[in-house]
Amino acid sequence: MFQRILVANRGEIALRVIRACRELGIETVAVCSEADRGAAYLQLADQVICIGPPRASESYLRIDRVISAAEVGNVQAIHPGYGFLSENADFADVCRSCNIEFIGPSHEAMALVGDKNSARRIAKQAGVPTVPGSEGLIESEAHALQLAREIGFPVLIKASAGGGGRGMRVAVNELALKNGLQQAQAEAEAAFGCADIYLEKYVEHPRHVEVQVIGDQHGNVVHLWERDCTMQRRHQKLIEESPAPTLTPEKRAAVCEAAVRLVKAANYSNAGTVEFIVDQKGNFYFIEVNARIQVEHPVTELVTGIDLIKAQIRVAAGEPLPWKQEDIKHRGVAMECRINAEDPDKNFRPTPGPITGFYAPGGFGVRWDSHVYAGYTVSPHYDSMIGKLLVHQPTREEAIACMLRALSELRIEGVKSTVPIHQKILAHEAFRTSRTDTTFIERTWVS
Ligand code: MV4
Repeated sequence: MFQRILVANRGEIALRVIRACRELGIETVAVCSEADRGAAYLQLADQVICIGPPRASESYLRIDRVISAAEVGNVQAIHPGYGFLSENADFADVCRSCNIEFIGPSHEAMALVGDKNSARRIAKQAGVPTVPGSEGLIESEAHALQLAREIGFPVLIKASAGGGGRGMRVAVNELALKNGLQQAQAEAEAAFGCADIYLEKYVEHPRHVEVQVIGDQHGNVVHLWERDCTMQRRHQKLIEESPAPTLTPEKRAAVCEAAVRLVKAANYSNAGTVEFIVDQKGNFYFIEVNARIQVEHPVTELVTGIDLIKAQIRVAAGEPLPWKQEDIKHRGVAMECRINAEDPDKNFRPTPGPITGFYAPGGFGVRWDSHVYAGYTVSPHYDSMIGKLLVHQPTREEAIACMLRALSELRIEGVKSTVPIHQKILAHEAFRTSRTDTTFIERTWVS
């Protein structure tokens, strides 16, 4: 097992990893930018190394500086958290060349699934349902028009290097497709340095279901059931829950098994998430793989009782998975509300600044994962998420009641937060009956 790990991230996920390491008896080296220097969670690390100015591009995203910190800190492994360098295959490769274990998939597996067109090809080979669309990349306008006529409009143009909703464009007819192709290619080239695009039928009013998987370095892979992340706004998730409330037991088993087949086919190890969209009839289609631990991983931890960060560290150290698939039980209902320093009344504008007053909820079935406290200043340089409020209860109805109770206890003074929008969503009939889709927020609250 590792003696020392570098935590190449900040905020709540850095704290989450430091906590897991402490329980495993592993020392931690935290990195921070100049903006994060005073943050209290850094005191829980054994060593702190400042790696640059506030801007992420000059600190948390700098491979050279993170690797230097790892060398200075004399660590055997790096946990990348989510965002920043977590899905950067080059970084994973540099770690390997430096003899530092990257706690995540191999750079080869990461590159395979990180390219959406290649992930789609692997899914098809593994017998995982994909959305009807192009076999591979779009070669020409004529090729795209031909395909669109076959599958029918509307179609979605997707960038192979995109993901998380970036580089997508809907085309409702041939004219829109002709124009969209050029624009999508130019945008993909500018954003990702890769103009590759592919085509899918546009699935309207879908729900978003994702399957948590973990693999070891000996070829074993298990799923840890699914999460429903339909409640999003502009590709930012607001609420996640497990189990997915609209899946039949048959579909649920099928989607989880499909996810395992896919990651096995990609020779993927460590934690990952396989994303699907589910149409109004309950058909599911693979869309992409997230090759990292995700923000919402604690939802799965609550329903399975498995510490995913510890599991990630253990498999990265070469240990075999300690479970067979049938050992992974799912109990009750878990739900997470992401609490952001944003003003829901002002188009979710970020509200950085000092938190002047703070009170965290607690009690039966409540988990609060956060690095903030009274006196903490929310930096304008990073993501506006300040904490994750989770509940675990026997039923969905009880989970909603518990979440509303916990939200009413949560006090954040000095900055506006997304607490009020969560209260509105949880009280909404459509959410309570799970009759929502990924467009619910935008349709229901024009902001
Ligand atoms: C789609 C889709 C409809 N049809 N693909 C958005 C994020 C990226 N992971 C893929 N996304 C979508 N792909 C087809 N063929 C609709 C979305 C989508 C979406 C998916 C999941 C959760 C929220 C979403 C919000 C808007 C669009």
